[in-house]
Amino acid sequence: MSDYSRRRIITAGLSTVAGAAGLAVAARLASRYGLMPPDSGGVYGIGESLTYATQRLVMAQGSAAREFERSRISAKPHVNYPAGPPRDEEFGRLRAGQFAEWRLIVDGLVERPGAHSVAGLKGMPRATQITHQACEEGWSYIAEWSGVRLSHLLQLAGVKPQARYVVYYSHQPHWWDSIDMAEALHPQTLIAYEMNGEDLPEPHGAPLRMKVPRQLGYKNVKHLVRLTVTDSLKNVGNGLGSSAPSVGFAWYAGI
Ligand SMILES: Nc1nc2c(c(=O)[nH]1)N[C@H]1C(S)=C(S)[C@@H](COP(=O)(O)O)O[C@H]1N2
Ligand SMILES: [Mo]
Repeated sequence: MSDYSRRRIITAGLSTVAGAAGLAVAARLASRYGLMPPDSGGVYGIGESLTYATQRLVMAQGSAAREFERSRISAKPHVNYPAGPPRDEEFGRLRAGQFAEWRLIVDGLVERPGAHSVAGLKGMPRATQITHQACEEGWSYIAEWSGVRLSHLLQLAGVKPQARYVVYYSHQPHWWDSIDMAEALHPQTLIAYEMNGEDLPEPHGAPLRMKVPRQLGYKNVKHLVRLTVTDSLKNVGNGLGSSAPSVGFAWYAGI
């Protein structure tokens, strides 16, 4: 069966079943095809999990976050930085050196693990987008982001076939998250080093941050230090794929 017709059948199955019994059937179907999000057993119900399954089946191919004209860039981008800037000595030293010593580690299920400097990333093919960033708290803004596509870095590293997720970590220990390969390989998913034409300002995540414009703000982790490719999230951190579910937010934050 072609990938497309298989997709159509599963999608039809997921959207036509109704009622509680139907939901259970749909959940079983979704799980069988690897479409249950890693936090599905936790704080969120079956409905939330099926949103992810349905999105992945229906949208996996074509969907993109809307891109805007330069004139729509917000004059005052919001900052959401509950813990404030990193205050540790190492960050102080890196900042004092204009982040020349900053490294982004790429490891896990890749043929060629490595570490990239900001200058190294800036030397790679550059992608720019003007997109909307929305926080779960209700505010949002439009900004221009430039960086290197995550798909480019993954291609350089050589992702192994069993890879299913990319986990990413901030220099701030409580901030880490993950996305599935569909999101990781999406052309709008960037490792951003510039915002509105300037080096990423510190409150927005200098010198590098994840930019996933198809998901909510909290997935856009600041001060990025490491990307780990994995086939399972069970043994990573809290096992839920993100620090967000621990404080009540869903792993999948598609918008
Ligand atoms: N390391 C780190 N990443 C983070 C945060 C943070 O405080 N620290 N805040 C998150 C939240 S909740 C949102 S909405 C966005 C906000 O990004 P902004 O301040 O650039 O608008 O970054 C996300 N990434
Ligand atoms: Mo947020």
